[in-house]
Amino acid sequence: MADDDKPGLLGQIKAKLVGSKEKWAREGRLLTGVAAARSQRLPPGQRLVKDWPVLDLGVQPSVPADVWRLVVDGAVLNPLSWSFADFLAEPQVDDVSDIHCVTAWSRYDNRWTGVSAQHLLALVQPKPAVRHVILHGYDGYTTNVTLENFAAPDVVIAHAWEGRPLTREHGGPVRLIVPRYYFWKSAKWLKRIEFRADDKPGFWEVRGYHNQGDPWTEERYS
Ligand SMILES: Nc1nc2c(c(=O)[nH]1)N[C@H]1C(S)=C(S)[C@@H](COP(=O)(O)O)O[C@H]1N2
Ligand SMILES: [Mo]
Repeated sequence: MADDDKPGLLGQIKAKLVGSKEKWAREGRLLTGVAAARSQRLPPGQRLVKDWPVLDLGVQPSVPADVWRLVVDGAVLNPLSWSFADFLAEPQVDDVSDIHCVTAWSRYDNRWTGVSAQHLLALVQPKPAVRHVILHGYDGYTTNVTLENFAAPDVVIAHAWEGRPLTREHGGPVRLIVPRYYFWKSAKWLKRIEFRADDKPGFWEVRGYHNQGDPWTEERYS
């Protein structure tokens, strides 16, 4: 649909939403200026919530599990394309981690089930020049992480939360979870994982968000 080209109602809402977040980034909103030790569980400027807020670009793509595919490509020896059944046939892990959103909410103890990034790396084998990983969503969203951060043991390509299938609003059927960084790095409705030698800042990274996004040093904005 051309809701990005013509200023339809949805386009206007999206522009307003994106514009206000860009303004926050310019003004450095929510910054406390105090870095915290990693041993402090709640990062600076964050408040704990018990619910789970939904954040998106105003679009929640409908991707039924039987049409979902994940393409993993770029500078790898063994590119792959998985159906949902292929994905479930890979070794599954459970990992419990905390969520830290740049809009200042954190949520503790989320149990994710899926395929570990480390297992994926062993399968596709990035070429020696690879330094960056770009995540692409079915909504057109993109975000970037370094290969080193993608390779952390708690990074999961997840299809379930607390033992239940991921709902559409939270990125189902499959999303990425990168617990160590702000939640905007955790791409929902995951469509493609691209391995590259050079970096490619994503949707929020080109709109004033920090390129890395470490909550403990408040890498909120660039
Ligand atoms: N594909 C896609 N992934 C995305 C986003 C998005 O708009 N599209 N928003 C990001 C942001 S800013 C956050 S905070 C989290 C929100 O995830 P949640 O809605 O499950 O809380 O998803 C991230 N991943
Ligand atoms: Mo976010």
